[in-house]
Amino acid sequence: MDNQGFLKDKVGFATIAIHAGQDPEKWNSAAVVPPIVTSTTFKQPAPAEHTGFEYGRSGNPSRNTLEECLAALDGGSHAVTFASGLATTNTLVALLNKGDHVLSSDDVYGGTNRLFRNVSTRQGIEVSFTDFTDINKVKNAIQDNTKMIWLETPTNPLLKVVDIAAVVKLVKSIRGDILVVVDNTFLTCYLQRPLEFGADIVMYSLTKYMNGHSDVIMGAAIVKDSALNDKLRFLQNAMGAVPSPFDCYLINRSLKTLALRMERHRTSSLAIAKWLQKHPKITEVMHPGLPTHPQYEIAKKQTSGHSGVFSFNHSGGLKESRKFLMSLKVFTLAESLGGYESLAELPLLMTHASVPAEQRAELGITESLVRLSVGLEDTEDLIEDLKQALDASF
Ligand code: P1T
Repeated sequence: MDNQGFLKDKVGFATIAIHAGQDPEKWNSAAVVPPIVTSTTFKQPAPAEHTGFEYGRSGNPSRNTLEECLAALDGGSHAVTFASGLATTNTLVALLNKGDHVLSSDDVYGGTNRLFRNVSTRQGIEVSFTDFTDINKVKNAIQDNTKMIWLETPTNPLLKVVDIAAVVKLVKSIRGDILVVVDNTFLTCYLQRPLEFGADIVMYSLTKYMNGHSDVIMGAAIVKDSALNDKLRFLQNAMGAVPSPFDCYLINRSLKTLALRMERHRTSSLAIAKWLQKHPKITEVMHPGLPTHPQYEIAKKQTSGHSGVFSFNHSGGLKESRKFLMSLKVFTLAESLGGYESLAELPLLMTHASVPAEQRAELGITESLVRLSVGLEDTEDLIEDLKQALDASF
């Protein structure tokens, strides 16, 4: 498919999603669909000798199946899964020592901001935030004790796009031991593969598009480096924030339709963003698939297009935002994103309520900023819903 200047879709992606790690021969039953193994412990032929699995926290066949598939999809060699996106972030921060510094992009999921500021700092980790769309700001914010760069691209909820290759080049020219982590939740490996641009770790809230059905909370970290994988495996077991085998089964199943779902999210959200841009009450649409997006050229260079999540500003205030969100009939007023169902929310009072008020004001997370997650319903029905809710609000 011609992706209109964006990267071409990765050839073979859907085949990897359906077959990587799914080999029926690895199960005694030769089951084509990988079974859910619920056993928390595994028989040992002799003390401290095992046949691949010993205890469910350190390894589980259903979890391994999912992790193998995740690693292949991102072009990594290992994937390590956790009980949520935030459990993943917390475990990644545990790679660091007291006194180390994390430099994070200023616009990140509210829960990530809260974890860094209110939990990691209490454990002796220094954290600061800067605007990663300005590479000079990143350069000036790197300290002697910086050990981890944390970035979202596109960012939540303002959809700022960060040049991954430029950040990696800068960081590695300063010190090779600084880990670059990219939270790839908004795009998935179907639309963006940060390891190909030199990132050390790709991180996901699998809760979102990777699962796509809004019925599992889970996270993952994907790496290329075996030594880094060993450290993460140790922490996965030692800290213990592991996912359940049943949830691993569900995400593994959801990956089989990831390519199809992301193609639909991509076309539908772009059509809706274009429609909103023309609406007289909409003052700004933040969607990296639009040529008006300030980092459109960077988005074209590192992604195969954009997913279903984007934000807009309208000309009203809190009253109009509330009326609009409560008038929607097809979109549901709820937090989260990436499911088959369309969602809408007000970051100021919902997903980003835990971000300090000054930081929100500085970023532009205001009373008129609405975030949408365009699902898989008919595009025409979604546009009609937005139209009637806007008509009812102004
Ligand atoms: O919810 P959890 O699986 O723990 O993932 C946290 C997380 C991490 N990174 C990004 C970019 C995210 O968007 C999230 C969760 N976000 C929402 C719940 C939300 O509505 O934005």
